[in-house]
Amino acid sequence: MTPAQALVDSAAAAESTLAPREGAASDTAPILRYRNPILSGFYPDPSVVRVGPWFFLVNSSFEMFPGVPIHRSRDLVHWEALGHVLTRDSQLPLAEAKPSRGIFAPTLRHHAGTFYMVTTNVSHGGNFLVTANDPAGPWSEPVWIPGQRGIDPSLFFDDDGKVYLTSTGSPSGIYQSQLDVATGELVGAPRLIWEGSGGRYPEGPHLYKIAGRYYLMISEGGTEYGHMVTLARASSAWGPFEPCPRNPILTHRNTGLDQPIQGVGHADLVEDGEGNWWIVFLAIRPQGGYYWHHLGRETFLASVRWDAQGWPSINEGQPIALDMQVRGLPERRTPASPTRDDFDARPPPGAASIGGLGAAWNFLRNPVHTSYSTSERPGWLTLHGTPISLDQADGISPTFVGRRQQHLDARIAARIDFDPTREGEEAGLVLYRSPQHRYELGVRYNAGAREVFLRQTIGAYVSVVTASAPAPARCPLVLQIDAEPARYRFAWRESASSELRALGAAEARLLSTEVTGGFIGIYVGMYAVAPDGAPASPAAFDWFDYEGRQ
Ligand code: 6LW
Repeated sequence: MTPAQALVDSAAAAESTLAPREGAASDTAPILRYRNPILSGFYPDPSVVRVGPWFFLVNSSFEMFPGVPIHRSRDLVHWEALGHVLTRDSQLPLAEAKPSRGIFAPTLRHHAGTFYMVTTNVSHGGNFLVTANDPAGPWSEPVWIPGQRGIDPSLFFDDDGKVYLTSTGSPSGIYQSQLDVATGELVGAPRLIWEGSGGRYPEGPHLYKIAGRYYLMISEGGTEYGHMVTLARASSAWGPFEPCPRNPILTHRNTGLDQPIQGVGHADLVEDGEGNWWIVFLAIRPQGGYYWHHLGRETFLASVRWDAQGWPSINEGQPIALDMQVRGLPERRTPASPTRDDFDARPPPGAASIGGLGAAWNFLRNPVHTSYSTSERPGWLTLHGTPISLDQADGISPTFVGRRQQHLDARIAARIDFDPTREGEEAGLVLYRSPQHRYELGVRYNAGAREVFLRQTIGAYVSVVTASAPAPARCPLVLQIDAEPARYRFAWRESASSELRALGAAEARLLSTEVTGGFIGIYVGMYAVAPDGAPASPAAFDWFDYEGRQ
């Protein structure tokens, strides 16, 4: 029996016991202390499903490749990266995806042995679903769903075998249709089932059947400081839906700016196999007097208690906190991710990988595979720059590979061996937020010599080298970025020397969502660019350190 099969059998057993248990988790359940967010950094629009003893969670990914990261956990608190759902260009055409377009909110569900992930590629084709028996993949080719427009599609598998597809639509509201998951064909036209409780942008819908009633949970207010989660229920999947008298059931929209968590919304519910219910949702951690956030929308967790009337209260009706303490599942820690990627490791056979890189690494749009190699110079990641730079907002992907900044305080460093020979050739580290909002700490050829430089690009008008220093030729250098909640400090050293030379600092606020707009968070990564005309000087990275502090 395969692990996936074992999962299926235990899931089938669990599905029949969905009745909520009144009141809090049993007093015998262990106290679970955990830190929110449960997934820090750019992990918005979470969707979760339990299959047997395992929880699986996905997030939206926009123009990043691979798409739809998937994690697993045994206690809803400690999550292990399983990889991505969309790992092939055929599943994830992103050439037309401008910044913060591409893949919007996904939903993950499991039914009769099969995992289903449904989402929207707003830059190509709209709504589609993919399936897999093993959540680690491979996932199927897309089944497109041309009949239902809108975003934030969600699936509900009813006891009678019917499958419901719920999403946003126009005019504003939540629309639903019956779906043939094999073909993507709708059974009948989408119907408006609820307009929400009056907030703008009703979105992020999920339909559940709990204790024999259909619950429809959505978000309203838009994914900013006014975000909120609302709920309604009905005796039929088609309604009419009666709103929860306590709507919104979750929001921080009326909290003061001394509340460290803001923009709470876009949620999904899950029962933990012990009769306790939990909610995952997105939120932000504003900085600088709480007026801006740069890590993006992150994934948070809270407990759900059902009252005698069958309506939920989230976190005992208390605001969500960074430090949470609830009765829950026994703690199941996951291995900490190593600080250093020395590009020696080989991805497991069959695992989707670009250039032999691990699952934490993302690319902008569909990567040019030949620009990345961990075999060309074994033990090193070699990047080949092309004329496509990070300025480019769509089309061919630049030579860039990055990972999410997940901590307000972090040390990021890399050892680079790069000898540019032409003006315009450069490579190094980058803090990337969008084509017009990034900081580059790089090595370039300038005025006949090699130099280390710091460039700040802020909006359409500012892209200046704010500092540079001559660098000795033909020796590896170490580039370092120290992230602090409100600023980044940039430095470098000759690899053989320990003397770190400061090159400058820059504000984190200028890479924040409030300045840049958009839906992603900050990526820290490596890049290379080279003008046309001659083969690019290879930029080889010996190792990359990401050491998160807080
Ligand atoms: C997501 C939708 C939303 O699909 O933003 O603001 C979209 N709300 O629910 C991208 O995160």
